[in-house]
Amino acid sequence: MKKRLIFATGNEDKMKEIRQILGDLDYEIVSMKEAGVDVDIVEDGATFEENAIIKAKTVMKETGTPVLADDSGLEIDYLNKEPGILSARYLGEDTSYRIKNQSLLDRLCGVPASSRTARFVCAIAAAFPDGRVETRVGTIEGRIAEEPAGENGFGYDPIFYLPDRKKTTAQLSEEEKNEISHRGKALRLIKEIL
Ligand code: ITT
Repeated sequence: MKKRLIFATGNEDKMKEIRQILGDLDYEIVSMKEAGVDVDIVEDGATFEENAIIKAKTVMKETGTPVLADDSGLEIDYLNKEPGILSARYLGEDTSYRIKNQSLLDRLCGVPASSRTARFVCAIAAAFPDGRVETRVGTIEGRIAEEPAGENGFGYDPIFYLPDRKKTTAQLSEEEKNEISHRGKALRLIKEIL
């Protein structure tokens, strides 16, 4: 029987990508919901890595099984790396991404392409019952588009433009995004220690 590993996220879109990328692991990957875990996680770290560790450790302590967690977000250089670790909370958790994305586009109105640099960052933490904690980080560099494009992905994908591919990450297939994304990179690195 496969060993069980809980992925400490409540974000279904992340979970879909995670299942694809970790599908070939020797573990059964279950979401918090599937594991019946309902804990309050206070994300008060100062960095993506700290927040990923907080999520993974909280759920590991609750369940006693190995846990992975993802903390990720969008850093826009022109906005001093906003929304950064507050990406999910930008303009409020319940605000639609159509509105969040338009707000960021408005704040970059008139800013030339060369100054619209941005990156997605993903920190993955692994917490084990013996107390061991590991983190790995992946990034993908791009630019903030002039207008939203694409229907795939989630969150800020419609405004994250990859000049090499002339597409936003919302215009990539799931497979293409996972091959090059911050999350794909970080998860493939953490796979090496599992
Ligand atoms: P969990 O904490 O339960 O995992 P969350 O959505 O609150 O879910 P984060 O605190 O890590 O997760 O916030 C990450 C936010 O960054 C996410 O909600 C998106 O808005 C954005 N983000 C992260 N990865 C992204 C991606 O691949 N494409 C688009 N937006 C992304």
